[in-house]
Amino acid sequence: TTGTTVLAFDMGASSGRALIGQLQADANGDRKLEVSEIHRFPNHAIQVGNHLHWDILRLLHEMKKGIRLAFQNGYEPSAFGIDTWGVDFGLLDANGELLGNPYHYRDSQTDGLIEEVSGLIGQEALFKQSGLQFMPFNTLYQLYAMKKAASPKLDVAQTLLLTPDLLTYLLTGIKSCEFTMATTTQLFHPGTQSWNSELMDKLGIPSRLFLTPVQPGTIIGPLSDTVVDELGVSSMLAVAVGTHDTESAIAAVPAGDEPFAFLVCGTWSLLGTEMDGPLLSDDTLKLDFSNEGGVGGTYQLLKNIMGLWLLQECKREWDEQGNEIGFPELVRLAEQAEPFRSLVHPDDPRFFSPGGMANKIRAICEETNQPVPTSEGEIVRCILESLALRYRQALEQAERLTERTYGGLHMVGGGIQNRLLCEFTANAIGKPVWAGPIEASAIGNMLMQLVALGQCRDLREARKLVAASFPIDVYEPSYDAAGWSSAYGTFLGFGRV
Ligand code: LFR
Repeated sequence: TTGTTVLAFDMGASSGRALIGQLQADANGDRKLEVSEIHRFPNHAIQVGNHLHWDILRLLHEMKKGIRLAFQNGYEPSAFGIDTWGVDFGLLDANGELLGNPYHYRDSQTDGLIEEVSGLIGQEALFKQSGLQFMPFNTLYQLYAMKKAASPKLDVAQTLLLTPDLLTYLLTGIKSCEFTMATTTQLFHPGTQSWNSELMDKLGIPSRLFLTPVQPGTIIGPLSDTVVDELGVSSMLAVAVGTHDTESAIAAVPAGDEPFAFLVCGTWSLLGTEMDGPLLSDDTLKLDFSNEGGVGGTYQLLKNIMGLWLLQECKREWDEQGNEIGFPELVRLAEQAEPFRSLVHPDDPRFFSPGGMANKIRAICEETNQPVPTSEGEIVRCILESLALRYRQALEQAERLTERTYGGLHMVGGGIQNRLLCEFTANAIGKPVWAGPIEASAIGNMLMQLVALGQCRDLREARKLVAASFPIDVYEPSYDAAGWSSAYGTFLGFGRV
């Protein structure tokens, strides 16, 4: 039996993907989601003068190619959805044209602005009206940076579209704003569930730019006629999915009805737990967790951790030096390196900006009187052990905040292909890790399309579909408990929450 077909675009900081999802039912009526990747393309940050940008038109080009390929391969998707990283945006002028190249969230324009804005508004006040961890890249600081730079773009802009909404607009001509992305801006008020125009006024950010958010699962509208003509395909409906990739990934965690802890593992690592609403307690502020809007009326209490970015950057540097080593080989070298030789706190702010990663790691090891890692294997081992210990710290913090304990950790996303990281994590937390699915963001994206199309009732039913469709790998804690717990002691000594 042939069922519904949907197309998901999942845009990550290092690559983008187009995947087809097909909902199939067997003779007993048991349903499964089958996923196949039809297009994958790199995504590069591009430095132009003083600013770091995304190449948004290249992404649009690759997405069009993805649509064409879908039809050429004989699929007839009824809908498509787009999810991307958080916080970034484009501005449109009164004619609906894009004003300039969107900034990359790692652009240095926001350096020092957390402190400046906290000085103006008050850290606690800012937290209570946004619920977010203080991350330098939040949309709020980006817009404040433009304001401070007297950017003429801000004056002429009519509409702000967050990246997934912008890409949807470029394919449909329809402007929209999806809720989960809106909650990454630090300008959306979790109490009033609306844009915080009072805060915008105080900071000189024009509130006219913001559209009223719609919930994930809302149908936006068809591909524009020009795109349909250009590509020679039949039309399909754009759906506002959980357009923030992290939220789509969490939607695809194959959890049941019990509270659960998750780790979305990609360029970033997002560790937390699903809630019915935001937890705006003093401890949430103290431990610097985020409350991000999720799909199906959920809120996700989570910690943003620097993640595999550390490894990606080292690899990029080594590649550029002509020392090309694939990820599997790097992981193998790490496996052979000496355990617990040196550790860093992955959220040291120095790691945030691109470049010089291996040297930053070495400098921090030296500062903290540890052996300085020299070989690739030593550096990768340091990164992976440090991440696993960071996960333990964040998991314990999440347990403290929610006064719950979790029996294990669901890991999803591309990072779980790194089996050593999954093993280390199970060992560090002393609990099982349930790893899968890998393509969680794309799958979660598809799930909300199925909800929009009436093929799936809700998030609960969607998660059952994931559990029925994709295998998971179980990692039991297995190795050197004493070593891990003493390493954790060292790690906590770094004194960073
Ligand atoms: C992960 C992610 C995180 C967000 C970061 C920057 O891909 O979306 O949730 O904090 O990227 O936008």
